[in-house]
Amino acid sequence: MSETSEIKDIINKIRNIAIIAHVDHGKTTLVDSMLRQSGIFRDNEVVQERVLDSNDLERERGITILSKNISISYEDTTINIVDTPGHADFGGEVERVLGMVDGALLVVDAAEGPMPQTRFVLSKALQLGIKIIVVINKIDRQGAEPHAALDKVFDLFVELTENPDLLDFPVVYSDGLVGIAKYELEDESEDLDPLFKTIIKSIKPPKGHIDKTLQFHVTTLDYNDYVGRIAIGRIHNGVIKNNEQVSLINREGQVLRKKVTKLLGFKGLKRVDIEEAYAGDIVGIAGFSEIQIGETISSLSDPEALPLIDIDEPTLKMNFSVNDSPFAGTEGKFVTSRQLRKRLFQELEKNVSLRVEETENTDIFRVSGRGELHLSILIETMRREGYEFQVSKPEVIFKEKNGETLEPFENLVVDVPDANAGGSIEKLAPRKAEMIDMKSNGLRTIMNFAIPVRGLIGFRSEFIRMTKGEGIMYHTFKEYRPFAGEIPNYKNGSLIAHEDGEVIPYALQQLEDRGIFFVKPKTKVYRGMIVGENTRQKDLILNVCKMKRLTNVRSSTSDIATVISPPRDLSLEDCLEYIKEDELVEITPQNIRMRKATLTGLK
Ligand SMILES: Nc1nc2c(ncn2[C@@H]2O[C@H](COP(=O)(O)OP(=O)(O)OP(=O)(O)O)[C@@H](O)[C@H]2O)c(=O)[nH]1
Ligand SMILES: [Mg+2]
Repeated sequence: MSETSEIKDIINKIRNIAIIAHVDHGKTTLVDSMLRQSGIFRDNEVVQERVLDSNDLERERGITILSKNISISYEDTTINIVDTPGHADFGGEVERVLGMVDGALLVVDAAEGPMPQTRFVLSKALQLGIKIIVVINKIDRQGAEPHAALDKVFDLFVELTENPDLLDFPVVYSDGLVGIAKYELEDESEDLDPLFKTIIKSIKPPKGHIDKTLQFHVTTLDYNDYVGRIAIGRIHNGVIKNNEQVSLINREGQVLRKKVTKLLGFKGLKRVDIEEAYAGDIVGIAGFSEIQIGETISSLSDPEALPLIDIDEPTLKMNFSVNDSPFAGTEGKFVTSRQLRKRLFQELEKNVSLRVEETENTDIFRVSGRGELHLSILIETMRREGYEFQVSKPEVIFKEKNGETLEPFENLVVDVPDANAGGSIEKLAPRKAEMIDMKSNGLRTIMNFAIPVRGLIGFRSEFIRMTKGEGIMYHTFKEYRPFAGEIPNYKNGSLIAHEDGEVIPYALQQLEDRGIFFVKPKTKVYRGMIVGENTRQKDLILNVCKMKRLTNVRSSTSDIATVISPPRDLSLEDCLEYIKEDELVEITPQNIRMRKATLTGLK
């Protein structure tokens, strides 16, 4: 066999697929089982669950934040798999990832059926003409209705495409947790073979020619200290070799001469150094410190660019600033403006839809992102690394077009017990939500709204409280629309500490009727720190460090007997939702506090 036909044979044995779905429908768990059954792990190897959700925050929150490339072998085929995040803030990433694959597994929870993000990712995949395999997952789950779920998926396809080839999709039923897949529900099965076989049969080997000029398309960025920025993407045509001189065609259309300093292939969960790679394969390339998403690496002699990929614009911005609270510098390892600046700009190496700008004040940086989760994950990551800083209330990014102010709108789906339907509508109306439709099955009501992002801020916690945790809500970016008008502020005022000190149980008990406290006895507070939420709309300064006046006869039990209601425990996201324009969240490795932005002149 000639060298070329040998390479063609290798290419014919490759399948590139993405796994896409609504959040939590079981993508990563399914990939886990695929990995296990492909024999990647040694028999006695102890492998943690959802091994792909590898960073601390992913594990803690049980969600995928970054898409990840792996590669497995099934019989003599190499299957390159990209696991994608399901949360709407990362929808842009999913869309980009779809550009490097030829097929996708659309995973749908058999009990929930298609959800908003299912529609979003499916519409993107269909627009790109990608072959879809529908995987009705979690068939073991209580309340699973695999056939009903499939019917709904079919309706969704019909709504989104007219292409008969795409409508004719193969279906596999699975229990990703145990690792079984079936063609029909009543089949017996012990493994994922039906899924692997369907992938090999229905997804075509990658297109592309090894004898054409090299074209590599950058889809994601990664970074490590040893090799710097790593561009991950697909070789659409040609051959690329390690240490080779190539050209980079950048966003501005300039053709720059560069050298590949490292070529990385994917093998199982690992990245391995390789010497050459061919059209159709997904690889990582280092040696390009300035390379951006959507740019093309091509040959030196005959450079040819692939179409640029658009990157989603940020919709929310907030200020990150040096901590200037009275506790500044006592809890963090990295606290200076220089350290904060360096860390934020370093984040841009791989966090594609993030923007960082300097401001007139060298202690303040403006950071813009795709949504609350996108920004809060950055904050949480930095906090864990030892950074100490403070952030302002997230604000919506407006756009000007033909003299008109536009603002981002989201699709909002609210799924509540019937009894809460009216309440939800009442709460959403002043937030400028426009109802699109409403359906009830006699138990639960599902409603769709278009709502300005501004209107959504702070809604989640209110919603969870109103529905006593029974309500489910999802939102995805819809479009920029004309400014919807002022949204009244219903927020209550804050309860603010009057002096520096430690919270005393007696004081909390005395002040209990003023509102809900966020602090507990012994919490260290400073003047201007937010310790609770007022029952009224104004701020109230009070003394939470006030001791009980001592009497001559001391009762040894009176202090112990002080009964106080438990404080409301706020997560980082809750704090970001809670604060108002004149308030800040103070972030340190040990604590998350809220405060008035200006501590002087409090009345
Ligand atoms: N009963 C049942 N539970 C499952 C199955 N597959 C996944 N799960 C559970 O569903 C939850 C979500 O699973 P993940 O694999 O993290 O879902 P994901 O789609 O990767 O989630 P994101 O990446 O955050 O969008 C986990 O608690 C899994 O244990 C299944 O087949 N049956
Ligand atoms: Mg996942």
